[in-house]
Amino acid sequence: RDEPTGIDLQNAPKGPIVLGFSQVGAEGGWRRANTASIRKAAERNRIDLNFKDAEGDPAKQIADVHAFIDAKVSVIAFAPVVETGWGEVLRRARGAGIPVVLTDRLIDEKDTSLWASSIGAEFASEGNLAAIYLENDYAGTSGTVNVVEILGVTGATPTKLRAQGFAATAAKTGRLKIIDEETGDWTKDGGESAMRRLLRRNKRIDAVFAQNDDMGLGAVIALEAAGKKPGTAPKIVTVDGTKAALQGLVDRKLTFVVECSPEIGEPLMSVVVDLFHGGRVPKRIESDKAVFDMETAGDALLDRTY
Ligand code: GYE
Repeated sequence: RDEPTGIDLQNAPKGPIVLGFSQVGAEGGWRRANTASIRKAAERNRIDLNFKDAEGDPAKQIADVHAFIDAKVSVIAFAPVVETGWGEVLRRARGAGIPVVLTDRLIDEKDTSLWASSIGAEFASEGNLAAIYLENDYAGTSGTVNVVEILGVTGATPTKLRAQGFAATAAKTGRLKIIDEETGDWTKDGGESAMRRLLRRNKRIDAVFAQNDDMGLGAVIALEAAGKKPGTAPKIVTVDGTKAALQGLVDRKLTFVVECSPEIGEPLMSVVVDLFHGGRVPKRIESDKAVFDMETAGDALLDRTY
């Protein structure tokens, strides 16, 4: 009989399954929710979680993955701080027979056989959506819309792809013009100081595209301190969909929020279990998305847990 899952039940290894998971850090609301989802799902699936926090440091993260190999964990998963630098350690994991799963973000390696599966969001389309909603908001008016962008950490997949998606959509009609950008390092404080610098350099800012909620909420503080009315002038669009951002929409301080779900714990554990038993897993698992505005945020807020 065909064995569609590829699992060899006779020779399946005995548990417990040990998952070495390396997290980016604890930079904001999305990340904390992502960690909570992974911890909860590991517990529910009776998987021993060896959790390490890279604290935003790419070198520490690679050292942590080496430590997982030394500890002979069953499966390694990680959310890369940046895309580069992964070849050597992942070849070592492959040599040791330990399957690898990428979560949330991607890596810059040509040899895609270095990882068994990746689970996360389509970041470019989040950028597309941010631009589409913003542009639609100006329907029936004319003239260019001056947009400033607050970027995440340089070298991270969502920083690159959200920017690319936004720019590609904006270029189609030429209505939205990205006049300046600053990095806000994914944090609220970083977003606030980025916005202050952008305000100093730019006379007319019609809209802000903040690549995550925390930076957008930081920008609100800087804009209010400068006597502006964030949410209206300028409009602000962010990505993630945390409780704090949905509340920001209800309070009319943000204009649109593109959702990027941090809840990837369950799909991750199901891939880990299948890999442990030698089963086949999908190369790519994509998470859900939606867009909220000032009117729709209230309902979503009711059952948002993060
Ligand atoms: O948008 C941001 C976090 O990689 C999707 O990382 C994630 C991003 C998320 O710091 O809030």
